[in-house]
Amino acid sequence: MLLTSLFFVACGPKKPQEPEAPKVGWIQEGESSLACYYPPNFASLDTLERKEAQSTSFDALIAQWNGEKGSVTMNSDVVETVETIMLGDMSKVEGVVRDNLSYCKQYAAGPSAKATWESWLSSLPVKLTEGECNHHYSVTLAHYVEVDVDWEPAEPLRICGGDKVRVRAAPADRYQLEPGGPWITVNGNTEVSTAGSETHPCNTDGCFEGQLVIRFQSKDGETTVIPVGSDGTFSAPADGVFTYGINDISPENNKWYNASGLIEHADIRIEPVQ
Ligand SMILES: [Ca+2]
Repeated sequence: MLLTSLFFVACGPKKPQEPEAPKVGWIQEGESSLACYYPPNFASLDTLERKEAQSTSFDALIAQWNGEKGSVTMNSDVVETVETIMLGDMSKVEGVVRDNLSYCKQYAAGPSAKATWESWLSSLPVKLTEGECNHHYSVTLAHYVEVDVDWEPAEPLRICGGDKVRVRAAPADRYQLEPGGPWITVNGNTEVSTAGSETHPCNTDGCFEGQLVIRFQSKDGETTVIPVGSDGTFSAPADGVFTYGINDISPENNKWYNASGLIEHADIRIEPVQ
């Protein structure tokens, strides 16, 4: 029988080679009961079509991993994590859906490939977010300003490039930068600019002696000091950390105003701005 078929094929009329139409959508491979999702060639689509195709592919992936397309069900925690990451940047769907197709086809050819497919999926959260900042500034910090220490908090606050924070501090509480000096507030001594100073931490326009300032340190080691006073905003130019402090070269001799035992002490709030 086999020989006959071969003979027949060998002697059959030669068909011209037609290019096969590209496979797109849910396709069942061979005798497998499992359908695999074939994405379109994303690069050939215009912007709008491409976005739609990403969205359709995304739905297909989630449906398959959640067991809605036959025999496969993936770990729901992993699926949820990957889902969230892709929703944050839908262009990531393109690579995921292509790789998923190859694992799906391997599985369709032999169910023993399930473990490989699963382990690929589990590896995605790390792979898909590699090099990205995942420590956005998201909490509101409420504290007191300490005027006699260098930078606070001791454990610097983490922030991602592009994150914006608003810093507000009580404007009326008074302190001195040295014994006998003038009583000033978090707005600093507005009569003494420190723009261009080589000793003060804050030395750009808008910096005043004794003012409340933010110190930002990028992950590449660049330090920037930004004047904030009683109300200011700060946008992180890169991923990094920040602290706050007083624009003074000698914090150790600074002192809050003591009104008959009642010590003034400014509170500070640092909150994310959407
Ligand atoms: Ca001082």
